[in-house]
Amino acid sequence: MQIVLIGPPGAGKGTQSVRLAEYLQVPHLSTGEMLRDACLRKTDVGLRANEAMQRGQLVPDELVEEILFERLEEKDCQGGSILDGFPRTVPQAVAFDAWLGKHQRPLSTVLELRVNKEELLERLSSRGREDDNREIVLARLDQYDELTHPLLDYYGKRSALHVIDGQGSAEEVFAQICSIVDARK
Ligand code: B4P
Repeated sequence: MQIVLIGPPGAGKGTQSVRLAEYLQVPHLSTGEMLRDACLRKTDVGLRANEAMQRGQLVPDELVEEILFERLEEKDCQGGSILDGFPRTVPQAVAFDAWLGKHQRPLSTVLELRVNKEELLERLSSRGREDDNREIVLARLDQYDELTHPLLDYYGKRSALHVIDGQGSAEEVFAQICSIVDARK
């Protein structure tokens, strides 16, 4: 199954994607992790992505598409994967649709994790990743509202979108996700 998780920073995309990947036995692909790894290894993509990430901004679409599509073509992703943090803009979603069409892979479902802003700020303040300081988190939330939120309309129009209440415990949230995924198997 090809599943996409959308949600603001701190909504639990990473937390839930890991569980879901294990449940469905498919790879978990986090573009955030791939980019952080590229930054650490100082690859060409990492050097170009680093500055945007430090400012809480999205990395240019073509850079993310380059690393993700390359990864999706690997053998272990043939049976599907859980996409955590991609697409994050409408142009990324359009490029992803083209990629799916070209590779004849259907998109199974898109899950939106909804959590209110106070809770997001609280969660991220206690995580302590480099880009989790308050100023950068606020910039990331603005980027979500401006660039990622329009995706909900994009997928909502074709009835691919399911809203998950992300405010309960990780177990409660996962139970909601499983009920949607199981119904589509
Ligand atoms: P990501 O790595 O995707 O970071 P994120 O949005 O903060 O999500 P994350 O998965 O880490 O948080 P989660 O909700 O799981 O992106 C980082 C950066 O990479 C972006 O800012 C951007 O610059 C760049 N990037 C990535 N993808 C891109 C793309 N497609 N295009 C352009 N740029 C891109 O967890 C947060 C915390 O909440 C954790 O501590 C967790 O333990 C806690 N938590 C989770 N669920 C909980 C629950 N139910 N209750 C309580 N706490 C919970």
